[in-house]
Amino acid sequence: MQEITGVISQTSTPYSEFKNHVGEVVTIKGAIHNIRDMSDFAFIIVRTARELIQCVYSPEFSDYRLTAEVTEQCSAKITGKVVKSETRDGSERFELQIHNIELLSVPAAIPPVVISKKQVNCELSVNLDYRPVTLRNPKERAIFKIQEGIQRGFREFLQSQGFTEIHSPKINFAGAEGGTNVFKLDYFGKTVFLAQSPQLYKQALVPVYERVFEIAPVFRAEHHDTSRHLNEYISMDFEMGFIDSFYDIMNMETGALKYIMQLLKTEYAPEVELLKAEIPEIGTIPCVKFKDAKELCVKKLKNITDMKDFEPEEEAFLGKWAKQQFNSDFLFVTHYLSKKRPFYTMDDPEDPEVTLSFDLLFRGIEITSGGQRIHDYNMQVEKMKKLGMNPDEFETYLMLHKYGAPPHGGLGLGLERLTMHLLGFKNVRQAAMFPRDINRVTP
Ligand code: AMO
Repeated sequence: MQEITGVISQTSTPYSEFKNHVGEVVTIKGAIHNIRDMSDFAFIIVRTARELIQCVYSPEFSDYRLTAEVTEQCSAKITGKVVKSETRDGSERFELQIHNIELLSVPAAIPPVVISKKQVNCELSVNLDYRPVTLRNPKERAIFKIQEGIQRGFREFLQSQGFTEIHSPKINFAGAEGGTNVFKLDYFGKTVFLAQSPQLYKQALVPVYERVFEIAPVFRAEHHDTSRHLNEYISMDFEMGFIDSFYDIMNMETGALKYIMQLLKTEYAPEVELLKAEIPEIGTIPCVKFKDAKELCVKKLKNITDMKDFEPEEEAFLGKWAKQQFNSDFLFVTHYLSKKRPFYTMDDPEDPEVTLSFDLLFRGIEITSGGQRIHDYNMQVEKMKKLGMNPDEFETYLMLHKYGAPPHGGLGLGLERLTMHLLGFKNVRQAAMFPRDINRVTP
């Protein structure tokens, strides 16, 4: 009888350990990424989880003979001797002199897009059509390794600050963010909604855990095809109780971003290098009030018609302004107009026309919204009525306020938007593994 021990035997030597095995025979497992056949010998590049390993075939190395069956995208187990290789820049590199190749699987067809070059050279739409294949390209997969690093940094930092990770339901009784961009769903004859954000639930959990966070997909029925909107994106949210002001939220976000950037520089250095990512240095982040930022935009830009919010061009301008004035890639804009913020936002008691809220711009694009929430029951009911909402429909949400909640606030940070501008992409789809937009639900 076979007994399961819980231990997985290590049968593939990672490239990072090659330096300890020079002159020894080791085994690696991976995909044949690229073959350069030079008649009497061949370079075979093997793709492992995070590395490319150069293997060299020559009849001199062993009795093994390379056959036509060995093609790109075969999965293989390769045995060979580790040797130090020559590099032009004098850096230390290793390769494997092949003794044997055992094929573990053979592809049924040649990939429709060339993925073994430095980068995938095709239209973005084609790249996205063949995502399960194009993601195998080292540059493509590095994007999402970096994205893993961002999420990991967010999680690790918040855990160190006493936050509890939660998962709120995605099938909801109401849209949390208002507007028309909510997906309706037929739920056994009832109309329900896909979560636009975890807002209603993260607030409900403040009196329970005081500090909570969530990293999860949210859904927005965006009716337009833009370079910055997805219909499903990953929202990194947190909510914290007993705040003195919404500046506490901004400080927590700044701390999280500093931690994330440091983590990327250290633990994700190979991907940062591969993608030539410009990791921002974060000292302090400047803050400007919406009213003052708007005045700046009106002075410098033409044809501004919407005085209640920013157009993408205005955000881009403010991004450049923050860089020139403060040498900062980030800019907090605070005190947005009450009319433009959702029903849960606290108005400024000193000026009820504006809210105790903020957005964070990163290199000229909004990546975060946040602020202080209403915690008083009567105040929340009043605001809902003022906005034409029916408080009865939000009875379960209002339990938070009715049965006592501390002053609290939080934020939502769009993972793909942050990744997009970290990596200098023009289109948010490049930073979405399997993007969903108005025209795309596959692959
Ligand atoms: P908001 O609706 O501003 O706020 O969203 C927060 C952040 O989410 C990202 N984002 C998007 N990313 C890609 N595609 C979209 N369609 C899209 N829509 C939004 C942006 C944005 O800054 N509940 C509040 C947050 C809070 O106050 O806690 C909320 O969801 O980066």
